[in-house]
Amino acid sequence: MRHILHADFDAFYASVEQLDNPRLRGKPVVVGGSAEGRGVVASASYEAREHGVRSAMPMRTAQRLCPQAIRVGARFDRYREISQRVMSIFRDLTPLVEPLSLDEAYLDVSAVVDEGGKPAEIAAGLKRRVREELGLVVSIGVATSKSIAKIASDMDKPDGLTVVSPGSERSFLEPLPIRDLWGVGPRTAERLVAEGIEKIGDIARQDEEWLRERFGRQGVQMRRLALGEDDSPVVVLRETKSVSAETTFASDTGDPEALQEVVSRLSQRVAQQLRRKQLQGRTVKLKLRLSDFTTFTRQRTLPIAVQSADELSRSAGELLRAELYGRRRFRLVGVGVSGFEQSNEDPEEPRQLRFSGFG
Ligand code: TTP
Ligand code: MG
Ligand code: MG
Repeated sequence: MRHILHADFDAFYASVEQLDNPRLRGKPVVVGGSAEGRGVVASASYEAREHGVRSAMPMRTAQRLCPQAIRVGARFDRYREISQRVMSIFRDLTPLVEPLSLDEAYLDVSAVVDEGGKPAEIAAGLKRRVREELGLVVSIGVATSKSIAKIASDMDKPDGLTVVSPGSERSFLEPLPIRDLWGVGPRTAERLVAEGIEKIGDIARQDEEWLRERFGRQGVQMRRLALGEDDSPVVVLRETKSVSAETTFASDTGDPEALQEVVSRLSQRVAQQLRRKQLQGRTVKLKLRLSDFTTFTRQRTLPIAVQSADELSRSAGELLRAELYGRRRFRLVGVGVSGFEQSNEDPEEPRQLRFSGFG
């Protein structure tokens, strides 16, 4: 049997703002764009929610419902930083962590339970650690599957801890509104209600064929979930080990300028990917294939990680020039980077030499 946690920060953006600015604590806070600029509420503190303020609501409406609410603009870099820290706290417990967004993740803690841990205690310990180390509160749902853990984490917010013990999945789901079920959006919900189906338990009781006729495969899937059957795994995204790009020529070439030109172009593509993934690497690799299909790579590790296309192109170009001798002609050229360090969030910020995270 599996033991899955779903952890989600309470009022994430708003709580971070209250953490960083003590004057906002205990007050209704909304994070988002201004009412004048037709902004919407990204996150509302629980104090603001008492007045009916919700995420995705126009800021204008929020101000009408709660005129004393304090509006703050979003600071994504800060939220991302907190997110990285909470994920690393999760990974101290288990490597099986699947982030869903900045503020939430699934954790498969089955192995921790096998070693004698109790799911509820594991979750309580995690909440404590997050509170002590980050000063923020996560709500956690504990269940034998992802879909139920996710519903459970939302049950008792803020500061929630809801355990759905093994065997009680179906009775837990039974009274909940269909909208709580995974994959039931507003349109499906409307159609279900038209058929007199309002509770998850109503779906569980339906005949499979009846659901298939009306909702196709989605109907069958809904019924399985409503019965508490969900074996979808916690998926750990593989860490990027290297980023590269290569190209094969229409006709082989030995022309140094043409080759350098291609190396520059490939470097730009790689640099773009590095930026997107917020990576910078210290090992630059050049891949070459000769007309006779002999393929080899040359690489060098630099004292400082590269990220820009220029730096990359220069290093790869040096590797290339060392290979341009005799009458060699090339079919393929590739440029790659590995040996990553975490890059600065802000590409405009001047980079500093980092002494941590080598290798
Ligand atoms: P949520 O976890 O959905 O919301 P929350 O953390 O603010 O509140 P709670 O979990 O206690 O109900 O989303 C996490 C963050 O994502 C949220 O703080 C801001 C952002 N977000 C938006 O920008 N727009 C939205 O419509 C939603 C729902 C969230
Ligand atoms: Mg949240
Ligand atoms: Mg969330």
